[in-house]
Amino acid sequence: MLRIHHHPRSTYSRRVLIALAEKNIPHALVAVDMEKKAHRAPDYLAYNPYARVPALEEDGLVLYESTAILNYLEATRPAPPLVPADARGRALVDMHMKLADLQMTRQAGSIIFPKRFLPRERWDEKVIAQSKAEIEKHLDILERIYLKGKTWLVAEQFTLAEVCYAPFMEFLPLMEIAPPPSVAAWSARMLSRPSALSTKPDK
Ligand SMILES: N[C@@H](CCC(=O)N[C@@H](CS)C(=O)NCC(=O)O)C(=O)O
Repeated sequence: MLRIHHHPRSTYSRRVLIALAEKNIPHALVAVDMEKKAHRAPDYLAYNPYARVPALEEDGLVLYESTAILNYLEATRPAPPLVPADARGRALVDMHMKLADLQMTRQAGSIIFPKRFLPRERWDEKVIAQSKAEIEKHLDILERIYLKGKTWLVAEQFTLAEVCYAPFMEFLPLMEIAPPPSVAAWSARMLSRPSALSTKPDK
């Protein structure tokens, strides 16, 4: 049985939950009690020595890093597909998955984490402002080059690229980022899918 170690409020875990829902893959969820620092306990470090969720476990295989998990699910359960069939489309999806992490989610973490989990006096306003500016610049590139007049980033198909972005787009209001129009419509489109609605964190 496929087991996913996760936390219900974890954005990176939600990527995996969205893919599981899109593909209707049977699985068992194992909640890691991060409030009690269970992710730093030896039991969990045996799965992921970097002390992060999500982690996947199947028949002796242990995988962490959400994008590696998404690629594994796609390779082992190709239907319905979350990548285009051709090499060019697949390469573009890989590019967008990488850019999501480099240009958006790393920066988003330095805004979302303090705002969700730390008291205001512990927020670093300078880091928050810098991260916000970097995300705005990235969303402007998505707007101008990839999304204007388009439904999805690649091949007019909902792909793993959207799966990587969706949990983070949920927090644009918290980050006080007003996305440009095509990005806003794209974000609303992915967040209204059943896979996003059924995995939405309660806070
Ligand atoms: N690059 C990792 C990031 C995972 C990650 O940062 N997860 C957060 C929760 S959303 C976490 O476990 N943080 C715990 C920590 O860093 O101590 C991935 O894509 O899976």
